[in-house]
Amino acid sequence: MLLYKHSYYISLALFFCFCSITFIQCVDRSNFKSCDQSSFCRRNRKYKPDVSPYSVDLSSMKTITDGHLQFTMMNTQNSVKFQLDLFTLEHNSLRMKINELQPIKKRYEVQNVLVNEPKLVSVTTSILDGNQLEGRFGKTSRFLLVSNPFRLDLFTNDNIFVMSVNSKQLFNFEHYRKKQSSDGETPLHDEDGMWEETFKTHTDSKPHGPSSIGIDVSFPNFENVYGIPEHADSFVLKSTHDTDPYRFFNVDVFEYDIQNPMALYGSVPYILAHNEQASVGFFWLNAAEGWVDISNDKLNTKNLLSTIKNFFGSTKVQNEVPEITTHWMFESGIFDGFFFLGPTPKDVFKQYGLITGTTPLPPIWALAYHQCRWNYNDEDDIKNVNAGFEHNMIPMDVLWLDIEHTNGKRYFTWDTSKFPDPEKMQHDIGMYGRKMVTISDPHIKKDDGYQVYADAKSRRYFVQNKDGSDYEGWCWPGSSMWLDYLNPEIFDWYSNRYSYANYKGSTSNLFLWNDMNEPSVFNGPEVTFPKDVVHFGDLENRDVHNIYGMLQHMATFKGLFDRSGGQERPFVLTRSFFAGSQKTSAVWTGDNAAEWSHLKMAVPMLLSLSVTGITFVGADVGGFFRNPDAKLLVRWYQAASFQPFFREHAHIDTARREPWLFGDDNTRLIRQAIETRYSYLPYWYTLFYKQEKQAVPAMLPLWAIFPHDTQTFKIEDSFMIGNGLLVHPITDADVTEVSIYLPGDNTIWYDIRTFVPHNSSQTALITVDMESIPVYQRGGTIIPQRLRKRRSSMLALNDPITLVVALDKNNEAKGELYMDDGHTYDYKKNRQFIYRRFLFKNNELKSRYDPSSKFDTSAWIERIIIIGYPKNPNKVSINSGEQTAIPLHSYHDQQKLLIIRRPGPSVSTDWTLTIS
Ligand code: NBV
Repeated sequence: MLLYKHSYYISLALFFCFCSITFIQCVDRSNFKSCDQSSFCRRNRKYKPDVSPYSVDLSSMKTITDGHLQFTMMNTQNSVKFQLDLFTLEHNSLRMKINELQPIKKRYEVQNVLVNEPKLVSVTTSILDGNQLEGRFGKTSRFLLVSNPFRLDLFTNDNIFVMSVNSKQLFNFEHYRKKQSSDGETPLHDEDGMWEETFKTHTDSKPHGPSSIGIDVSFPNFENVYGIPEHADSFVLKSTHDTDPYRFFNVDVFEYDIQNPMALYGSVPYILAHNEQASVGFFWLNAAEGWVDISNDKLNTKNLLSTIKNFFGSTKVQNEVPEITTHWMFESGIFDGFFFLGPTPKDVFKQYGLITGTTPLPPIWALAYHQCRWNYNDEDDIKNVNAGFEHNMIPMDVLWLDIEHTNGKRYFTWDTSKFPDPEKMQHDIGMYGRKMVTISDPHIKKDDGYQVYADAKSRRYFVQNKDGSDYEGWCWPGSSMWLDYLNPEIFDWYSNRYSYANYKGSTSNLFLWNDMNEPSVFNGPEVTFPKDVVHFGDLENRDVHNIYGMLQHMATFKGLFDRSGGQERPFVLTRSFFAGSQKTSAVWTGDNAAEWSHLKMAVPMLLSLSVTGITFVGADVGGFFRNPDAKLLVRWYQAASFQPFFREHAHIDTARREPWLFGDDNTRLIRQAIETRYSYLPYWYTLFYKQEKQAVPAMLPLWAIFPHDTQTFKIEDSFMIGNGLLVHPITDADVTEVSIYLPGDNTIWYDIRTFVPHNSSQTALITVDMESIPVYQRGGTIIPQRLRKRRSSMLALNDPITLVVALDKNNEAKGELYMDDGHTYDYKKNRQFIYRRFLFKNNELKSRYDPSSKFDTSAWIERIIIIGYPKNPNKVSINSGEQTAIPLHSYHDQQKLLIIRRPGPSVSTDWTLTIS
């Protein structure tokens, strides 16, 4: 056995080595199941009854409370009964749960995801023709529950038909059953992998037999659906007619391929659909392995029930409308679906955010630039890299340490020969206003001399085999075990490892990174846990697989929160994630490669994460595997400087790639990109504050801001940061021109560097050089910036602000600025923040704020740039309370640019600037 494990480990290591030495694309697809190799996927894909055998007994309806209706449902083929619960929720949302009425084993219902029990709103029901129950709730939401065959139709915004469940009759609920037939003697033959399944050398014992659920959810009159991360694929989801379905199964895919529906590190089983009339979403809360087929269909409206025929909003009633059908299959659990009825993109973001939570405002430095590599070797290395940033005058906020900083991959320890004084190191870096991050993986080295292991072992805290012994697998430290975070006691114990007393050498300047938490198990099936390992509560990994990584980063977050007595905002980065991970962690897209195609792919991947609530996201700058050339690296910095999480990172076998190693010219370009990021930090911070409150992601697809502009629906090479900036990163080598679609009706877009205006509703051909990061500020917005150069964000907190006012066609604009101390919870506890609203109208720019917030800052307004101002004014005056000042101004005719220098008011006061 030992020999086997060793040889597996060696061959894996050789595989890794071979790939990195030969620099070839090395994903070994055969390590991961195709749908055909996953028996429940195969069974559900094959399931196509003539008529769905499921029927709902409408006469069984019970009103549990107003807003909660309960029904019995039956599979008429085998008489198995189910309970169907409908919950009408606040903000145009509906939840439907379906579970076995009397399962022989309790089916798992996912915990740790929902923020609160969702709030119910009252529902009015009526039976329409004996076979249909109509429910009306909220202002404009409606559902129709059809009894036989079971079907649920959903309508939004004055009866626009938007979603339909089981209209393709693919609902298939495999009830738990005994392995023996009813006579107790003849074992049932193993129908298509129901009781055992083998993949490569691994056998999944399936002691509880088949338990999958399949369901179809259609989106009538929609042509584009988005979401269901994590896949390295396009933002608009593709038809899976000729491919495997998109898969949810958190795994560590070595050198992942792009443009395919294979599973990656995290899963959010949430899809959104958008058209001119509505944005809607469907979220299935399920943590098991899952697959989603997507097909672009046509819906023949003639065949529709008369009750829904006329509900396609403003579209003429045609015989045929487009339709997207999604077919969802999960291996176990229950059906627990949330339907978000929008109707605007912002409504959908909010509806999903109310259920799964939003990203809490990160410390401001986490939104700045991070420098990482596998590995910074020792304290001197860290010192030198820090000095490199100083010497080259490049701002940087965080230095990272990967696995080699530990004593033999024993997390919470240090390799003391390389890091003899980690506290001093963190303190020294802190002197520059900078932070540090260390990695902490979930595998615990099997070593009795390692206290974390010995303690956990004696407490029986590890995930177990089905025979009750501890599960053991291979990872970086060799033989390892994995903590069972599902047990609340273990969760707390683990989070306590991050206390200063337990994590020796850590200081308040140190934050955390959880990697390999799918979890990655080198010798496990599909490089992860076997499905039949057992967790707390007699749950199989089969039921909970996709939340394992999330539980680790939640516990890490709690550890950091607790160590500061709840004063400081934690920062945690995770590779594995699930729906709701946003509440405690930033996410990065894992091991990408130094390829132009990977740089390009970052945008759709980050957008898919953003729209499904995981909003603090980024991709490794430069590409993790292999070496980027200077051009690729510069372009990557430029792109990432406008993406939420901004970190350079590289594989241990790559050449060093700190920003100053590619010649002066490239150093200058990288510096410029990073400085640009820092200049926009007040804007990023404001967006993240609003995101926490309203759930609108900072990085957005164009259609989220221009929902009626059909040309935006498939765009994935440009994106918005807030509603003010449109970014089109350059993701091809040697380009001198790029085509950029500028959306909107009568909108003006100003180049942020040249201030040149462009009209909307056109594809502009833009000439670019290596300096260019095509970014446009939308006319009608006011964006706060900090233009003074600083080494780190925390040192710039009180620096003066520049307001960039970009006028629209009516010479108006508005914007906001949020500010606080940058790192504590005082903004929540004591309203220690400033939230300013700026409005430019009728030649006046006003700054107003919410008087109940209070935060003292010495920051002041040092410059106001008004872009698109029609003429040189005679006079500019600014009034703040009793004082009126006449600041200097200059006007640049050609660019129509009015610059007001040192207008002077404090950021915390109300003021009015008048131009005459
Ligand atoms: O800890 C080493 C790496 C890390 O640098 C990377 O960011 C992770 O995604 N880790 C994966 C394990 C090794 C990958 C080959």
